[in-house]
Amino acid sequence: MRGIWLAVCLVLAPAQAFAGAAETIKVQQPWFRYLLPSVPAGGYMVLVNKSDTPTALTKASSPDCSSLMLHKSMNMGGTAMMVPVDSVPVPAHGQAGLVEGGYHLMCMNPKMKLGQPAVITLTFKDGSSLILSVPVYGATHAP
Ligand SMILES: [Cu+2]
Repeated sequence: MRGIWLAVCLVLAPAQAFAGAAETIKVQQPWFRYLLPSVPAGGYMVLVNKSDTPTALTKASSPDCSSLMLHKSMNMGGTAMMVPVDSVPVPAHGQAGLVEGGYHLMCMNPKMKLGQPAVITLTFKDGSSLILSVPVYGATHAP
């Protein structure tokens, strides 16, 4: 039995050994605000880059969303708007806040449930990725 597990680990090792940005990014306080299946759910967190290398969040995905987009809220002549962005920069020894009113994740057609964490994958500029479990809050609760 032990021999079999060793073989499995060796097969999996190359994929898991790919470190890159995902290894030096710490995610603080991730959460989703979920309202209804028909309303996109906003995803929020702080990405802290502990390394000397600037990076960027370039993609997000989740089995709980038809798509998980990178968005930025902006004020255009007094009107609040959201635009899709290609990436969210995370400076070296700095951080990027995904917050209400700024960069955020937008989960289209959310299939989440209150109190049940959603699983998301964040991919960075170097192709490394991070899988996270994200708590789901409703209209009136936030972490
Ligand atoms: Cu949005």
